[in-house]
Amino acid sequence: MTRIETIGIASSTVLAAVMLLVGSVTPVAAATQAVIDGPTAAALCFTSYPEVTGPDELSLCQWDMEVINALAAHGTATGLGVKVGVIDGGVDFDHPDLLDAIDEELSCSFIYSTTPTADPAEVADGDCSNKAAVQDLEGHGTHVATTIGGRENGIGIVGVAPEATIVGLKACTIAGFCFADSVAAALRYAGDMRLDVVNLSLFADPFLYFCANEAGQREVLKDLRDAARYAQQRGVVIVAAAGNEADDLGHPTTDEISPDWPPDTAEVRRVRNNCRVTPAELPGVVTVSASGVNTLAIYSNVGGPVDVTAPGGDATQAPALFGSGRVLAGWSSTDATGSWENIYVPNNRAVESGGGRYVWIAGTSMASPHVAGVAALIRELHPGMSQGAVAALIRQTATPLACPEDWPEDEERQCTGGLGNTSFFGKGMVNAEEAAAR
Ligand SMILES: [Ca+2]
Ligand SMILES: [Ca+2]
Repeated sequence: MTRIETIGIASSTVLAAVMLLVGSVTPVAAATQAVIDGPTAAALCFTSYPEVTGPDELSLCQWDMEVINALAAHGTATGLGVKVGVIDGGVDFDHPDLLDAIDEELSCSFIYSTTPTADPAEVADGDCSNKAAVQDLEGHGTHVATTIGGRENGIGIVGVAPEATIVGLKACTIAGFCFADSVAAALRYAGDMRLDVVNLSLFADPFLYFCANEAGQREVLKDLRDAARYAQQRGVVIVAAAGNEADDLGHPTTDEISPDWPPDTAEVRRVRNNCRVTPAELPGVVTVSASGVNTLAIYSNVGGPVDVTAPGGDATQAPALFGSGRVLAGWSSTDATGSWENIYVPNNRAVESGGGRYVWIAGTSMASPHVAGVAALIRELHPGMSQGAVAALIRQTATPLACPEDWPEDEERQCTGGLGNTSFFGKGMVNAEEAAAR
């Protein structure tokens, strides 16, 4: 299930600052119950994130891009000519930061009439000519797409690869479920179309962990693994979120949320290493943990499959700042879930710039597209490079991070490894500038 955000418990532990100095504590005014306009948002961000610069109206809010040195990379690479598939809940074809960014011809919905929780408008049943079905009826997919490829156009934000081509591949329903058959179909299609990169800010439903010792799950796990391998053999770099369960993927213990469909069928079960979160734990997948403004995010999964970390935001690390250290990116103009009106607007997390919607949200879902964007920069500079070599270059050019110095001993997640190779951050913080310098 696509996870927008995990509401973390408050953490009083101040951890070693590894990334960015944030501004002095500046409480945002009490809830306005209104959308925040671009100039107001920029002024609030200037105070909250004083080290952050950039060309577009909301660039001052993009602490995440500062952390990965995205702007510094753009003199060398912008993702021009690179196709990035966003396997998610669709994309907003009308978002001003995605103007001329989306390849409509290649975009496709993999939602079927048999897919539970789908809105009838998203069902395409394998017919890629049904472009209306790809439209984002929520916002998560548009957030991911704009983080990857948001245009440098004066308004809104600037993505990691602001001239990359976005291909919308809908595998998640309006309700946030990304069933395994849809995810596998989208991966195979990405292979058939020889996309350069795909981003999966999701785990495949209905099991968080698919266990190879249980017959039904074993078959689905095999199908997902085969689909990922098929895509990789056709050159697709697969980038995936590590997940928001605060689990150590190297030492899983229990899964309490599966199956998450049908409703009320979840059981608490012990899981061991023959159980896999997909696609995060599939072979060759570039797996991304999430960091806040200071350190690992409170919700982020960790462990051996993690290749690198990237900014996913964490409101517990910067509660007083505008956006609370979450990640600001686009939201869909056709959000039919009410999240815009009922969650983001009343909580000062909704911004409008150039007629487009933007929200502050946090999750490994937000971290992963930063890495997909860096993969796009690499592919532009090295069109013939194999997907495995692109993945290796992402790891090699990451900024090495060490384990946090002051991590709570009673935490389930404990960091292991040395500088540049830890269970929390993998090889370190993804670095667009370094990746574009090779
Ligand atoms: Ca923009
Ligand atoms: Ca991995």
